[in-house]
Amino acid sequence: MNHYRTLAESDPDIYQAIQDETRRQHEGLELIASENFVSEAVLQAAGSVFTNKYAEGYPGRRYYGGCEYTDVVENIAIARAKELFGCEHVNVQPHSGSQANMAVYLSVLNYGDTILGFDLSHGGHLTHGHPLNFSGKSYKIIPYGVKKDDETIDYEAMEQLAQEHKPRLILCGASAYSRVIDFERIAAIAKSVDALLMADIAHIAGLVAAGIHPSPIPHCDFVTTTTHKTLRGPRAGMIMCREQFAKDVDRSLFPGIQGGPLVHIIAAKAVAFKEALQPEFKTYQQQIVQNAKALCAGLVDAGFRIVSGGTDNHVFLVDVFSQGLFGKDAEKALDAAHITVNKNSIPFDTNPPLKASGIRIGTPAVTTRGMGESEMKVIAEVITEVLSAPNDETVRTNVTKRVKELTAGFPLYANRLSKVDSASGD
Ligand code: DSN
Repeated sequence: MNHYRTLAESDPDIYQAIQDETRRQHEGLELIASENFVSEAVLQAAGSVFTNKYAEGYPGRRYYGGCEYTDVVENIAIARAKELFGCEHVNVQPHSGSQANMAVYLSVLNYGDTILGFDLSHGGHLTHGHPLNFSGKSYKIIPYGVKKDDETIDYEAMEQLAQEHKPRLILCGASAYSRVIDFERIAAIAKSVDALLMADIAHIAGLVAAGIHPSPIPHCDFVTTTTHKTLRGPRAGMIMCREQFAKDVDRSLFPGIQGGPLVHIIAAKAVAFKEALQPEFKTYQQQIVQNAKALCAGLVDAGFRIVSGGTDNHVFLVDVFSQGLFGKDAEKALDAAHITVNKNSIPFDTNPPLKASGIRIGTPAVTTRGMGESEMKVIAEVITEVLSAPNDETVRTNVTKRVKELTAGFPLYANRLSKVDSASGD
């Protein structure tokens, strides 16, 4: 085996799949609310030789030798995360948001304890208590949701449920909720029943870091996040908590549920945090929200019903079933025209999740490409065209062409497309 051959030489199949994916990302409109495009610097760190390193333990207390540079990387990541979010303690080792959440639960809960969590079908997350997830299997889950009339979180009902069930932990945070979350109010509810409070800010972490969404840090015992959504880092997780819980959280993650940390990914997190500390990151986050509002307005003008009537953040849900379409079919039709969204249940959905009445749309990725409100108008138009005639091949072909023209003006990873491949595609 020649260790120094390029990927193209040593594994043409995988090389080609990566080229194809790079081109797909470049040529398509990425509107999945939980996706983003990391910088070249983040990609380089994620693809670095730190992938070779075992480093079980924490800086200065490792179970392996040779960790001097790993410690440099992890300490920098920790310092930058603290500066970014103003938290007392941070653990940058979770491989994912699920593992971050699991580590918090294991650090303070006993199996069977009661959790008050945001219902997945109203915008919550699998790990907040879905019956098929470890969270739903290990704990007694009391779900709270949104009000039927305005589809915003029902804080009064949440308070009543808290009084009635006296949960050990209250969870807030969402994966499909377009309004500001009132962390202060939820903290008052938690305090009134002596519950611990955890916010999972995976979706809005970038907005929080930039000061555009109120921070949960002053109000919560634990704050977890992924690092790859609005925060625009590598695919991974992170836990922040009050100092008093630091030791238990760290122990619960390692050796509790994880072994060796992914040092290359921690390096990439550190790079992303540095980017997020720059002034232009705030401008970027502001633009994400302006773009979401503009795209949402364009779809409202075209006659679509938006869950809760609009958005305050990076995401919104379109009730496509009110126009006779399942979310599943809307997703498929848009995909065929190189517009990527995901089907999503809407609150009080009458359709099963695999069909769903809605689609979820988010603007972090298109905003990273430099698109602004005028491009959002075009995107609203092309989505409307496709969804008005989801099976029409001519519409699909025309929209695909328009999407290619639009994305060509906002190049993405052009340096990573091989010359032959770029020449054939443009
Ligand atoms: N799957 C993520 C999302 O799309 O929101 C949440 O984990």
